[in-house]
Amino acid sequence: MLGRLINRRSGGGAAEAKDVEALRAQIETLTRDNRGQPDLAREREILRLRQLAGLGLIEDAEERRELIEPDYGALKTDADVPEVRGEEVTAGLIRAAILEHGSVLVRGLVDPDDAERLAEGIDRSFAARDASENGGGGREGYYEELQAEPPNQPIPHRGAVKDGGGVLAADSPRVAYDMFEVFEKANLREIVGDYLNEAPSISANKTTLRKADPKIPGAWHQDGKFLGDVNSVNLWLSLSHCGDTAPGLDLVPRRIDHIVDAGVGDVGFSTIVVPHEKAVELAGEPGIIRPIFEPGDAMFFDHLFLHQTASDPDMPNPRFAIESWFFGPSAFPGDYLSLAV
Ligand SMILES: O=C(O)CCC(=O)C(=O)O
Ligand SMILES: [Fe+2]
Repeated sequence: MLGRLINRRSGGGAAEAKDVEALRAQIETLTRDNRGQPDLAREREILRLRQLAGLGLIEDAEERRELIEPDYGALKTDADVPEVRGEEVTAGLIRAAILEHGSVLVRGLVDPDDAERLAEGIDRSFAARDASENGGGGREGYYEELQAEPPNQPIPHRGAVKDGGGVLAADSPRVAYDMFEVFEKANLREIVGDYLNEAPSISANKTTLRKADPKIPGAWHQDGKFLGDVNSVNLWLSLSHCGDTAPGLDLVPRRIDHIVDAGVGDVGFSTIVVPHEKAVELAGEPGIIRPIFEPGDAMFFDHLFLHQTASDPDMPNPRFAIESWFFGPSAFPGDYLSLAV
């Protein structure tokens, strides 16, 4: 993997030197200024700097890191889906929960007011994308497709993201800014950095603002099927009440340590989707779990976890969430664009 990354990254002639520490200092200064006086041009620039720092992190990465050792002692529950409070979360606990149960549910990781503000931003981003597709002006800064900084390649396949009920966070500089602020408040750079054992980045291709429509059915999958062999942890952050009156997440509450054979088709989406009967079989005794989430509740899981959007056309409301995949730069998905956290 590393050789492939080095080849890919070194060929393009970087536009700017990528001194990660200097870029981070610039990001911090601009972010401090922005807190007092929010400004769209500054938020766009912060996102651009995150992209440069993301490139720098990959360029600087050496051999693949080992993930943190699990802290089984911190896991004081044997529930099928362990639940902890936001203030209890540590990297070792997340690792223990993932190895024992596949995931961990964190109540109140994020302040509900922050979660609800992010949900409003997502609604605006969807409206702005619709407006821009219909030739009208959107709300400025809520939908602007990310410009790739060389040697990054432009992001392909936005159609699939839209069809799946999403907008890429990196295509909304306003919401992306707010999202990174909320991550900072929840201390995620440190927690996820400890988990991955290196400074984390998220992928612009994969981190998605979601507005799930109850009429669009879920599909069982493991994200590793298309991410490959990576060092990952996903933060799935609920931004509205869901699981009963709005689509939540269906979970197979156990550790699966390999990619499950989907057993159907040989091309396209059918190679990714795991049949429902297979998910039921793998869930075993506890069965499939559909938790109820409040705004600010979250799940951590990795690319081997089997899950689907839990939707039912009878649910009256849409659901807002952010799916944010963090990766260790030493084992980053091959052709994805990295944004430093
Ligand atoms: O938000 C959803 O319903 C899907 C989330 C998902 O598949 C993920 O976070 O990997
Ligand atoms: Fe997923």
